[in-house]
Amino acid sequence: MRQDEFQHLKAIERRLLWLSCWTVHNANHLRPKGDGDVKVGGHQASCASMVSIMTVLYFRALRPVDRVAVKPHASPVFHAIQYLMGNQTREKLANFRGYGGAQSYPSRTKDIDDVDFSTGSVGLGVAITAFASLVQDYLAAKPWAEDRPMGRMIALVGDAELDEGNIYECLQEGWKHDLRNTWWIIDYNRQSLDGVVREGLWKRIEAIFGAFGWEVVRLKYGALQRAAFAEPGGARLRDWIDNCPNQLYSVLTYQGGAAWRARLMDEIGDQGAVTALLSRRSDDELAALMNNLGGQCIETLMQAFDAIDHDRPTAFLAYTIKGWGTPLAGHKDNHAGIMTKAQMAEFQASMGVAKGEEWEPMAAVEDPAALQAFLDAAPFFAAGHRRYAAAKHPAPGPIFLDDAELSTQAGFGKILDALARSDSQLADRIVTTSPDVTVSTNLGSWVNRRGLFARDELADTFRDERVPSAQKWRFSPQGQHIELGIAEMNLFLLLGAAGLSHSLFGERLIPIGTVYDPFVARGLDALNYACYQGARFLIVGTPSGVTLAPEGGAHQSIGSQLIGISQDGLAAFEPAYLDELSVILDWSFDYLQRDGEGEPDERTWLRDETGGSVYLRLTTRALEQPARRDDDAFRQDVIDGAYWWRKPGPNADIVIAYQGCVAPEAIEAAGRIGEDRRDIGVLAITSADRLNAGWTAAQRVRRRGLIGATSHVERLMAGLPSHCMLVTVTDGHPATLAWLGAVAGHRTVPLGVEHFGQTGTIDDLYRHFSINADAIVTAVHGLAPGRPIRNLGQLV
Ligand SMILES: Cc1ncc(C[n+]2csc(CCOP(=O)(O)OP(=O)(O)O)c2C)c(N)n1
Ligand SMILES: [Mg+2]
Repeated sequence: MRQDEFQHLKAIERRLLWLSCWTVHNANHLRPKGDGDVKVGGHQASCASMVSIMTVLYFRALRPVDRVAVKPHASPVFHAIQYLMGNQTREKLANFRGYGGAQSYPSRTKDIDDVDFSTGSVGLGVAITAFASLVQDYLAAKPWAEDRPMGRMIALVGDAELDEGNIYECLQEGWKHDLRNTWWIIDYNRQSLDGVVREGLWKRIEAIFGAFGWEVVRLKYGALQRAAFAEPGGARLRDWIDNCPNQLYSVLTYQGGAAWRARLMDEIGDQGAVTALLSRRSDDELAALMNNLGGQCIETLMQAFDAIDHDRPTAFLAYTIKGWGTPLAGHKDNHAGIMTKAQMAEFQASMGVAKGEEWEPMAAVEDPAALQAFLDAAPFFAAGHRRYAAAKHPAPGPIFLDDAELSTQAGFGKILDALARSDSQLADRIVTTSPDVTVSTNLGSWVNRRGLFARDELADTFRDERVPSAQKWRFSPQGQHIELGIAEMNLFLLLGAAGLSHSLFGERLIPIGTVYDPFVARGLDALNYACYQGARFLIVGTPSGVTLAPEGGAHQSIGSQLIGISQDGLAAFEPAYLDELSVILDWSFDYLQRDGEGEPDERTWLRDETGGSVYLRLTTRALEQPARRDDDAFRQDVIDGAYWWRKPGPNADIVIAYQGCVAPEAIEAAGRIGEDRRDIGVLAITSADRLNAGWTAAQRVRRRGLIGATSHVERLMAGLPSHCMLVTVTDGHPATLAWLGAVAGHRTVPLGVEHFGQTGTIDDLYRHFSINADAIVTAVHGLAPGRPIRNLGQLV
């Protein structure tokens, strides 16, 4: 170990400790009520336990190809590192947690300082590193991807964060895919938010990681401790440390040197070697010794990272002290704790930072020029900002199908099959994935043609043994389908990682995932996480709704349309017919790749230039298809979210608006009502999400003075007389379409599903939930003005 490098790292560690604590302190006292010791959320303690690890990582171990997910509450340390490197501004740091300031939790989309993975919802940042590594392997196996050195995907993990189940789902999936180049560095400070973690957790952690083929490196003792253990009496000290309960270690850490001495003398003092070992040290030195755990020791960390000479997944169990180096150290309540003004002043003095120099990058540094030269030479930062761009691959144009009767799910499978047969550039960039529902979501023919991905060839034994099967499951590096186990969190984490491929690795992928629609909810936080990071993917939720009749209530989605509406970064569609689906898929391939900064589109008021991910809600219900429509106006309307299936006349009393596979019910009802009413309209909605988003956006711009702004749905509704009644119907929650009545002030009856489904036929269930033609006609009969409707059918 070079002494000057060690000294520089020590100096950086000190700088990071100061700057991160100051950032948090400063943010705290920025608050309106903050003239006293008001606490608005601390994380000084969580930062302190990470400074040594992050110092050695960022200023020695990392290379520009490496990517790091920093645990959420170590955000100030990350920002401080980037500030030292000139990649973060003083203004943003001083405005940490403030509007437009550095983010409380590292954010790829909001922070300016080259965040690799956003974090915040604990557990997700950890697992995405494994999926990013899988994506890296996928790219490395493809002839079209540029040959680039393999990076390490690294997560800085809180020990309580390890309680999140998605981490274990990911471990199992990683094992199946021969995970490599992944490091998880566990900040084993033995504290969570509420208290101290259970005794002996480390044994379980080591056993679990070991079971999945990970190398586990335990960093328990720092160099000072190891040296003390070698002294006479040292073995007793070591035994005492090993047997000391976490709570007691924390208490003594908090109390400091004198308390350590009293306790140790009491328990292992021997008037001999141990007593002498303790007496040779002042109280401060004794506290430093007891605080010198592996994860707080630069030397130990340097050796540990240097020693890894393989690409096997590795977990470092780094023993640390929450609040290390601060007066908060060890206290069980320190998670949101923050140093008082008095403590901070004392801390500032002890760090040697002069008043007024708090933001000085080189404050209290002995040889600033030498340290600056060291920072300038840090390998990780040599490549500058590592946000890559990748060329777009043109969408090939809608692939239309000729089937007279088919479901949207089957249509989706056929379109993908057609893409698989094509030689389009885009098809080569598609990577599909599914959590054990590949075949039942109609991805089978795509997979048969394009194969499954694995780093090593794996034969299809059924095929080799000539046992007939519709599925050809050959795994190879060329394969384009990544088969996942059932865990839906993994699906969305993989879509998140693959959907960032252009930005992380400079290679564009078009990730497509399929999942049973109700189980979108099972991966919801990971879906939100992927969208929050700006990942680009297509998720197909199929089959959906009570239309999946005989499967029963456990498999029938009710609220997923509302997820589609409310999820930022995700455009949700629910086509009823194949021609709509073809147009939407083609548009999606382009939309996924957009990254413009443009203003909202003045036709729809949607921010389409920025692009995003897409969610398709499909069904297994086969519908008789209308004559194909593919003129420009139709295409535009389908993408904008709705078109008139039957345009209402000027005196329309009734409009039926539907979304999805209840189209035949809406159309039949319109026909029956039309026998007694004139001018009835049928509005075909392909995307309640986009209609709604355009409507609210147009209102916003009007409030800002652009009074002429009109959205697509407002134009559609504009001609309707005010007495016109709206009946909305969908196989999903009625709130999906109920808001349509507010667009131009029309009385609305929203039909949909609000309660768990049943087993039965589609007819049974549509009748049960009142979303069949009879229910629509009845709604009109009871409420709309005019004469009675004769053809009511069977009332429910
Ligand atoms: C999914 C989720 N649940 C809860 C939280 C709130 N939370 C933030 S940090 C934390 C405890 C973290 O403890 P640990 O992982 O040990 O990190 P430390 O603070 O000790 O460094 C909790 C519960 C969160 N951010 N995300
Ligand atoms: Mg902890």
